[in-house]
Amino acid sequence: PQVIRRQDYRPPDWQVPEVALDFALDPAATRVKARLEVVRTGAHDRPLVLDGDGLTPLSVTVDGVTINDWRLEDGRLVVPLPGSAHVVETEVELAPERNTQLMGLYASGGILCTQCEAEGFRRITFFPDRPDVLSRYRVRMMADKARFPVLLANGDPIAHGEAGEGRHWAEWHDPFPKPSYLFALVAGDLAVNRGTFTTMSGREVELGIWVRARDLDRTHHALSALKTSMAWDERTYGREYDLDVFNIVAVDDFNFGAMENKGLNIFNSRYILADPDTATDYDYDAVAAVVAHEYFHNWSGNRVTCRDWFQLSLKEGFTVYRDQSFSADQGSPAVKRIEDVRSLRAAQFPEDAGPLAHPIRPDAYLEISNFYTATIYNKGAEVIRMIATILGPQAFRAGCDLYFERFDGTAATCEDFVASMEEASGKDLAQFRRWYSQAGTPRVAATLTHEGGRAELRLAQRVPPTPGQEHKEPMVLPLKLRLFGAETGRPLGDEQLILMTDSTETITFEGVGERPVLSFNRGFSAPIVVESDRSAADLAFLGRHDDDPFARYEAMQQLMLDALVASVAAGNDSSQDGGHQAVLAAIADTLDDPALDPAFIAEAVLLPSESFIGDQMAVVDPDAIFRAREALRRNIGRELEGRWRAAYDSASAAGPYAYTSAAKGLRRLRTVALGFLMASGAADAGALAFRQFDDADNMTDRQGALGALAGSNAPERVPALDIFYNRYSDNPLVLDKWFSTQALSARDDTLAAVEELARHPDFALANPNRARSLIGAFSVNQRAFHAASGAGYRFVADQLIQLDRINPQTAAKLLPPLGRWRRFDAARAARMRAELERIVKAPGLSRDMFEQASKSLA
Ligand code: HT7
Ligand code: ZN
Repeated sequence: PQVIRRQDYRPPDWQVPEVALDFALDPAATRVKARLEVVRTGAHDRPLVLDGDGLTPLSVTVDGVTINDWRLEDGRLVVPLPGSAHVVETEVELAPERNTQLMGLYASGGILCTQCEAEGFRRITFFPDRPDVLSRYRVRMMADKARFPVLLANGDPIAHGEAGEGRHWAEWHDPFPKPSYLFALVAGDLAVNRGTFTTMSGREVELGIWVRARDLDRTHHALSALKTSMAWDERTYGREYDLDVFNIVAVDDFNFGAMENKGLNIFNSRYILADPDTATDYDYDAVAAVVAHEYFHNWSGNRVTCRDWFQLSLKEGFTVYRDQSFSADQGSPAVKRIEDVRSLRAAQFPEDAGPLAHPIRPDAYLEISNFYTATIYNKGAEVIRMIATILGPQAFRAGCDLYFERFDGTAATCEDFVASMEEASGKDLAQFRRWYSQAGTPRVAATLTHEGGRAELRLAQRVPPTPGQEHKEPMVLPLKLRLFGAETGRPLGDEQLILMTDSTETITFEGVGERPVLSFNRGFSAPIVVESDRSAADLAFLGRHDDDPFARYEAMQQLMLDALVASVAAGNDSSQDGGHQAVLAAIADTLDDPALDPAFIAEAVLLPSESFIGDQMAVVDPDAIFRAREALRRNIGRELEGRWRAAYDSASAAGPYAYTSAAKGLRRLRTVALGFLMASGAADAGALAFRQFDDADNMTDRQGALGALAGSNAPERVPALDIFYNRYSDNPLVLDKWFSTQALSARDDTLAAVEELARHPDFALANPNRARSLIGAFSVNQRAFHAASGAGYRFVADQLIQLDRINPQTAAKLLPPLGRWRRFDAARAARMRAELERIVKAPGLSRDMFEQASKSLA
């Protein structure tokens, strides 16, 4: 396969200012006529080259005359054109019902829909399918009226009518020039939840959330999140919606979370449908965050789009930063930050330390779909956050205004964004640009010394080598820090923001009368790994006294991590371990602190995940980590049993379900407490969990209890799983939870159970949510996936080879856990490599899988 390189970018030879598409829709055979007004750009004599993937032209005309001198080259349609402006028309036929890749035009549960980002439009019609070709679209759809009563496309509806033989048609027009990846249409039997939003300039926008009729009651949260997002973007960024309608459609088969098509967002139903009985608090928050994310793209992505796919983080990193800020404003900013950092560490840090590491602006790819990564999205958001921190809120907003105004209606680059920030703030971001070009998570060693009223903080940064980048230059690190007095517990001076730019730096603090304790990288101001020699006592102190909630959480996490890593190293899983005592005391203090928000407590007392513990070790030992973590969990459960019961009881007294921050916090703490009670081995713990499961008036409590039971040997486990299955067997999103809960189980027989589940009649590889709920969940279950026999690797490889034939994109995204073989002992590494080699040799392997697997082997 051909490597695409950022350096090879050339502006398009032809622009296509106007496009008219005519669809005769049918699941088995859809006809697509395209009329392109093409204009030669600059002085050249190159032909018009239109991307195509799996298309055969039924006809090609130029200025109304059929031509025969076109040719197909690697799927592309090459059309020689004499002049500088022509009208080129093509016709093709598609079979949406046979499109299992879910890219282009496909069928999901009887609904016809599209997914074009990144390169799906070329599966619909011949077109220069690149984001720097911006066109105005007019779309006509015709379909059987009974099967497809609703016909939607981008922009505004302009006409509709009857077409005879039970068919009807509709025409839509999008006045905003857009790249082909933002094209969308939907045809189906859909019901709508309508709303309106009056923009800041007084325009009325009609909102619609379109779903199957039976799902209509579960769309209220999404609609309200949409209105909140629209108001937030006006208030926070001064950005107003620009069309008269904004539609969202939910479908069950979707490769990703959602898609920001202009005026017609298409969503994975998982991020739209929510009611208390079927969606957890986590799901509710995710619905609001994804609705906001896609809406925010209207400016950061649609009005200003990307020049080429190497600039993907320009829209994705910025939009994630925007949706994170939005969510923080809706509830607890501290808890949101903790959640975001936890997912960065779970998904992005391992990526940045592994064979698939890449900068947020990559230099080369084989398949762009593989670059919709945690690095582009989440590290990208951290980079924007650092710019905001360095500039301060006013200058950051001025930079955003400048960027939006200057690049409105164009396809821009990351460089354009950074230059706007520099121009608006007067700050030099030359060195900061390394965040765009260097991969790898910087590691910062911080050592604090104190002598005679003066404290010295010595910092040393190092960016580890990553594939293709052996040597790294120092990064700009905005580091928030503060000192606290070890005796008084009081802050010694204000919080400081320092900009570390060199490999080593020393910061001096004068007038420090008592021994200082360092609170460092507060708020996770830079996405780095901190290596500090703070003692357990100092971490416990910060866990009690730090005024920055993130730093307080972080101190607790570090305290637990240090204890766990020491237990693993000592092969010690006994409850007599000294490290346990410091952790127990810190958790007790946290539970006893009446000033703390229950949602924060629930985060602060959670043990680090098995994989995060593994990330701290030179060679990951999954079994030893599991044993050490279980021993600590059991010990925390037993020693603090009274406190867990008290926390459980007070959280249980919250009354009937309400979706409020306070109620969410109590539910979270309740299930965390239940988990520790289960771990304690208390005789009544299984019954307690079953009661929570059975009495629940919401999915958060029910799934929380099911998760606790699913990982246990309690007699209530099987009945609970059966009841859950029977109650929700007609709800695919809840069945996904049934699969993933079992795949994440800590039981010894999880691998066998997962193999069995893969044969369950409700398991379907063709549905990405279902595939992810089993294979994706299982491969992050560290101990089960890394079973020494290699059976976990074999299972995942078998599934991925099958899935690749159906849906390469989804398969390729599930491969990375197999690629982390360098982190494990020689025997496991050999088994992982053997599976990767088997995948690479699989007949007919996709480009997507080839790229992921071959890079993982290199
Ligand atoms: N911009 C969207 C990306 C996306 C996507 C990418 C590859 C394959 C399928 C896809 N569906 C959506 C989603 C977003 O970031 O908002
Ligand atoms: Zn996005």
